[in-house]
Amino acid sequence: MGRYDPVPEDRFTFGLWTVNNPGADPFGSAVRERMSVRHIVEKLAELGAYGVNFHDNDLVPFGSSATERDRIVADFKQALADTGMVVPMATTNLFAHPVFKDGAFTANDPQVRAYALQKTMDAIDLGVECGASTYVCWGGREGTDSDACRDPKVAIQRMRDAFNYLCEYVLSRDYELRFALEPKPNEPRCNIYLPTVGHMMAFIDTLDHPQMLGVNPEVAHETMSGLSFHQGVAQALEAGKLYHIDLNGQKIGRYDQDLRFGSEDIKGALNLVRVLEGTMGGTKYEGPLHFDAHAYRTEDEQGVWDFALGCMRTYNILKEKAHAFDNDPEVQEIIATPVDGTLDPLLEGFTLEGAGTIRATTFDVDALGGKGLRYERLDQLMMEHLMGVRG
Ligand code: GLT
Ligand code: MN
Ligand code: MN
Repeated sequence: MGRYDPVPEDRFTFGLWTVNNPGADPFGSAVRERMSVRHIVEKLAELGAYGVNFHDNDLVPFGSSATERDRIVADFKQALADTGMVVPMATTNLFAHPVFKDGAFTANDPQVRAYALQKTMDAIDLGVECGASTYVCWGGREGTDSDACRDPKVAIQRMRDAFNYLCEYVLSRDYELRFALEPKPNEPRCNIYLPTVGHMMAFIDTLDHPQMLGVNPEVAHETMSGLSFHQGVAQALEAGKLYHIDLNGQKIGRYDQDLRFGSEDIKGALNLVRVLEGTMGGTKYEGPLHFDAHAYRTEDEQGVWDFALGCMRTYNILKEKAHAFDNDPEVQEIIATPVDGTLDPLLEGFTLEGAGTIRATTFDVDALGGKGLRYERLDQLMMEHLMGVRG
C-alpha cells in the first residue's frame, strides 16, 4: 500500500451517484454501463473508502414495489456487512422526475409539495434503516427559470414550512438524524433559492429547531458563485454548522463540473484542508469527507476507480502539506500576531473605560501603514510547499 493510500479511518465516502455516473451530459449520452451497488461497495472498500451515501432512487429505483425495496435493502445491507462499509449520509432525489420540474418544496402546486414531503419521509426511513445520521437536502429544482412565476418570499416561506415539517417528523420517530442543507446558485434552474453557504446559514436560524440543521457546502457550488470556498466552510465550522461537506474540483465561472478533488485551484484545496484538519488551530471537522464528483466522460470503469483513488490520495497528500506548511517556522514567523499587553485585553469587548483608553491612544498610523507584511513571501512559501520543493 502506498504512503497516501486511503484507509477507513480517513473517513472518505462517495455517493453511489458519483462513481456510478455514466458520463451523460446535455450534449451526449452515457459512455459507461451502470455498475451494481454491490460491485461499487466492494470496489470502494477495496480502495480504502469508509462509506457510501445515496439518494433514495440510487438504491431503490423509482416506482419499485415494497417487496422489491425490501429485497434491495437487504442485499445492500449484506454488501455493507461483508465489506465493513457504512452509510453516514442519505438524501432524496427531488429533481429527476418531471413532477419536480417546478421545484419540490417550493412548487406552486400543493400536490407536488405534499408528494415531495411524502418522498422525503420515505427516504428518511430508508436512510435511517441503512445507518445514516446525516440527511442532505439539495434543492436543485427549488428555483426559477422565469422569475415571474412566484414571489421569492413565498418560496422561502415554503422552504421554512418544509424543513420545520421534516424536523418534526424526525423528532416524532426519535431518529438520531441531522439535516445538512446544500446550497447551489444555479443549474439546473436559472436561479436557485438559498444559493450560498451564507444564505443557507441565515435561513437555518429562522427555523423552529435550528440545532437540527447545518450546511453541506460543495466546492463547485461556492466556486460557481465566485466565492472563497474555504472561507465559507470556516464560517460554518466556527458557527458549529458544518454538518457535512461535498468535496470536488471546479474552475471558476463554469457549469457545475464536479471534478476530481483538488484537480483545480490547488491553493484553494490546500487552504480548505488546513481549515478541515485544523492545522491553523481551532475546531477540526470530524465528519465524513464526502466526494461529490465524477470521472471525466473519457473514462471507462478503470478510469472511475483512478478518479476515486485520486480524490482520496490528493486529500491525504494535501493533509500532509497542510501540517508541513503550518509547522514551517518561516510561515509561523510571518503570520505570528504581535502581542500588545495594553490593547489586546481592551479588544476583547466593550467597556466604557476601555473605550476611553482606545480613544485616548495616539496611533502611529503612518508607521503602521508603512509596514510590509511579507505576504508575498508567505504565498511563495505556500507555492513551494505545494510544488514539492519545501517541507
Ligand atoms: C446532485 C447534485 C449534488 C448534490 C447531490 C445530493 S445530487 O448530484 O449535483 O451537488 O450534492 O442531492
Ligand atoms: Mn453536492
Ligand atoms: Mn456539484
